[in-house]
Amino acid sequence: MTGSDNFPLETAREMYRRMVLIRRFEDHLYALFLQGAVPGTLHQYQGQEAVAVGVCIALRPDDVIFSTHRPVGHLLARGSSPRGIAAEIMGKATGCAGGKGGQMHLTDVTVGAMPSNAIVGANIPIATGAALAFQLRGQDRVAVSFFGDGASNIGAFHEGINLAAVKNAPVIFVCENNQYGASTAISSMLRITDIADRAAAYGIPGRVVDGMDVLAVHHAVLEAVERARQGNGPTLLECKTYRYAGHSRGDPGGYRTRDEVQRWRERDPISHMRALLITERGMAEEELISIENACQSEVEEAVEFARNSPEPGIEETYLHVFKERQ
Ligand SMILES: Cc1ncc(C[n+]2csc(CCOP(=O)(O)OP(=O)(O)O)c2C)c(N)n1
Ligand SMILES: [Mg+2]
Repeated sequence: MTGSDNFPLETAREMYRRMVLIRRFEDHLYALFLQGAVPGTLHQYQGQEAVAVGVCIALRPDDVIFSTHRPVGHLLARGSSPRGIAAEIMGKATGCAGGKGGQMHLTDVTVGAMPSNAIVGANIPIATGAALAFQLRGQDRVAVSFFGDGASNIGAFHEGINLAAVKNAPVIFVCENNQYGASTAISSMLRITDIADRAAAYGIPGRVVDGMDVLAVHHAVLEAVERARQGNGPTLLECKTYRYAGHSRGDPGGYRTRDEVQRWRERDPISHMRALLITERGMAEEELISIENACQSEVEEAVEFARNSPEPGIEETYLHVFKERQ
């Protein structure tokens, strides 16, 4: 684990809080799913928290992120309201996309979380487009594209990264290599070990990062963001991580061994950060417990809010479908 000595304690504490919030939110949601309170399925983020948080804490409020079919962690890390996310997932009118997007289409432009895209790899060229817009307007904002290891074998990966590279677009490509695309091990779909090596083909920096270490992710992203803001173009970061849950909630995960899951769980990003805050930063156990309890209450309150919220009215059916002629 990267040391946190030279790191403001306030930031380290906030990283811990956001990771715990994501974990508690996802665990609670799973319980609700089992009770039948969640329509559709869930693509959960437990295990990957250090990536979302390490990235989002390095951004400015006017930067933008583009997420995937697994967006809960990204939006919570960006500071979107747990209430709006819970309500969206439960299909309620108070949801962050009015209850019409659901779990895979979380959107909250108020915190720069652009519409999540469930088409694998599709957000890569879109994030490049946003970055080009910033560049054309002379703004020093950056765009982040989150995507999985599976997405790195999709054509849009090549198109989006190559265009960003030749235009020096201010975009950071964050590949969350959680080892699987659905039930397919990425190791069976690549002749190389590191997806980051592909950056060389586009003439941009590519780095492998320990995605279970929030500080390592954060430091790598700070560097990439600095580079992008100064007009020096994109970076590809491959964060090696693991999803504890199945691909989606109906997936029992029979394609991986218990041992493998256990080995990754031993490197849990939240437990590691917790230990580091106590041993290296002298935080009291009671303070950490109080952060954890506050996250739990926030999650339960958000879900209660979602449960008590109305469904979208029938009159909403054709709203936001067609663009009115000006
Ligand atoms: C273009 C496209 N092909 C297939 C799918 C079905 N699908 C949804 S998620 C997924 C796996 C994606 O794996 P990865 O990119 O590694 O992301 P992860 O689920 O591991 O976060 C697949 C095949 C899809 N949504 N879009
Ligand atoms: Mg994957």
